[in-house]
Amino acid sequence: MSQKPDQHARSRELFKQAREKIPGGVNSPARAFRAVGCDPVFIESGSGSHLHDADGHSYIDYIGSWGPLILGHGHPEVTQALHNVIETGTSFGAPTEREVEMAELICELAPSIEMVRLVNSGTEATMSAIRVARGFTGRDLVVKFAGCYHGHVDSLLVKAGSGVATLGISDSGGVPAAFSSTTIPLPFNSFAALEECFANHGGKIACVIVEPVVGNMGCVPPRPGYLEALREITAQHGALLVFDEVMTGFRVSLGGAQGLYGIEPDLTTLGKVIGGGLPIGAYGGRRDVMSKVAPLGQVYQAGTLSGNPLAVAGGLATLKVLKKAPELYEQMEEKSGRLVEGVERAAKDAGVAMTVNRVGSMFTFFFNDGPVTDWESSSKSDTDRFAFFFRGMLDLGCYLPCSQFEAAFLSAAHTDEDVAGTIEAAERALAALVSDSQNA
Ligand code: KE4
Repeated sequence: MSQKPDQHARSRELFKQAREKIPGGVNSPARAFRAVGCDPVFIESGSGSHLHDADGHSYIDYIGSWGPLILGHGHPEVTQALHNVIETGTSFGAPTEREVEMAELICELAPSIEMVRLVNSGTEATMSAIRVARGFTGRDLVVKFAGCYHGHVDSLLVKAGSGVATLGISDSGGVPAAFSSTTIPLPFNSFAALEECFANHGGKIACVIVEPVVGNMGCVPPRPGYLEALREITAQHGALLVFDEVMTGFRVSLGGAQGLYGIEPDLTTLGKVIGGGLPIGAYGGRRDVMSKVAPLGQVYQAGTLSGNPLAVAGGLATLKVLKKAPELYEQMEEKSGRLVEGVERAAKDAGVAMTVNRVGSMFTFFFNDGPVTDWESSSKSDTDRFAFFFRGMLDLGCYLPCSQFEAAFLSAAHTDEDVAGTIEAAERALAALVSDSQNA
C-alpha cells in the first residue's frame, strides 16, 4: 500500500539539519516540541493571525512569538516603522531621541515606573532588576514562586516554569549551589507560606519577584487579595516588590497587570510586546531605586545593543497603536472569552476533564479537573492528553503553545472566523482524543 505523503517533509528535513549544528535543533528549548510527541514545524512567514510553515501549511497562531505579537504578524504600522529605521542605520551605540520617546511612553502607560532602562531580553531585565534590588536594600535573598519563570537567570532557575517545567528539569545544570541558595521558592497564591517566609527571613530579603498573572505554569491568575498581600508584606519588611511583566505588560491591559489589579510594585520588568517582535527588555520603577543604576549609582548594568533603533521602533509603533486604540483590548477580551467558552463546552460535551484559566487574551487549556491555582495543581495536569490535543489541533490548523505549562495568546488580528474555526477544531480533536482513549 502506498505510504501517505509526509505532510511535514520539509520541516523534518530542516529539523534533521538543525539538530546537527544547534542543540536540540532549536534556539530556545520551549520551541522543541519535546513534550508534545512530534517534531517542530519550521515557520516561513506570518501574516495577521496566521503562521505559514515550510510545507505550505497555515495555522491560526496562538503563541504570537510567545507574547510579543499582540497586534498579529506584519501590522502595517510596525512594518513601516522598521522600514523607516532601516534607511537610517541599524545601531549606533549612542543615545537616540527614539529611546527618550520610548522611556517617556513606558512611564506614561505604567505609572509605577518613574525611570526605565532598556535591555535586550526579558532575562536581562529580571537579572538587572534583582541586582538593583540587592544593591538598593543591601540584602541578598530573593523570593520567587514555584512554576514562575523569569528567564534563564542563574539564581532564578529554581523550580522554574516554562521550558524548565516542560522538560521536567527541577533546577538547571551549571548553576552553583551558592547562587540558588540565595533564592527562596514559595508556592504561588499561598498566603500562609508568604507569612512564614517573611517571619523567618524578612530582614534578609531583597525582593520578591512574581509574575502577577503567571503564564509559565500555564495561565494562573492571582487569588483575590494575593497581590495586595505581596505589596503589604514586602513594604512592611523593607523588601522590594518586583512585578515581572515581561508577559503581562501591555498584554492583559494597557497598564499591564499592575494597571488591571491596581498594585504599584517598586520595580517592573518588561519585554515581548514593547519590542513588537524585535529583541528587547526593560526594567524600571521608583526613581530612588533606579538611581542606583550606573552611571548614576553603583549597580552596574550595560548592553551593546540596548535601546537598539530597530527594536525601539518596532516597540514604539506597537505601543502607539495600542494607546490610540484601547478598544482593541475589549475586542481581544471578548474574542478570547468566546474562544475559551467554546472549547470548555466542547470538552464538557466530550466528557474530557478540562480547566481553563484566562486573563484577557492570555489563557491555558489545562487537562485537569481543577482548580489550577499553583504549580502543585498545574503539575497534576494530564500532559499526555495535552500532547494528543496539541497534535490534533496542529493537524487541524491551530498552533497552540507546545507545552501544558505555557500560556496561549490571542492577538488583535484574530477574527471571528478564527475563533469559530478553533472551536470546531477543538471539538474534532477532543472527539479523537476520546476515541483514542476508548481504543487504548
Ligand atoms: P526572554 O529572556 O525569553 O526574552 O524573557 C524571559 C522571560 C521573563 N519573564 C517572563 C514572565 C517570561 O515569560 C519570559 C520568557 N517567556 C518564555 C515563554 N514562556 C519565552 C519563550 C522561550 O523561552 O523560548
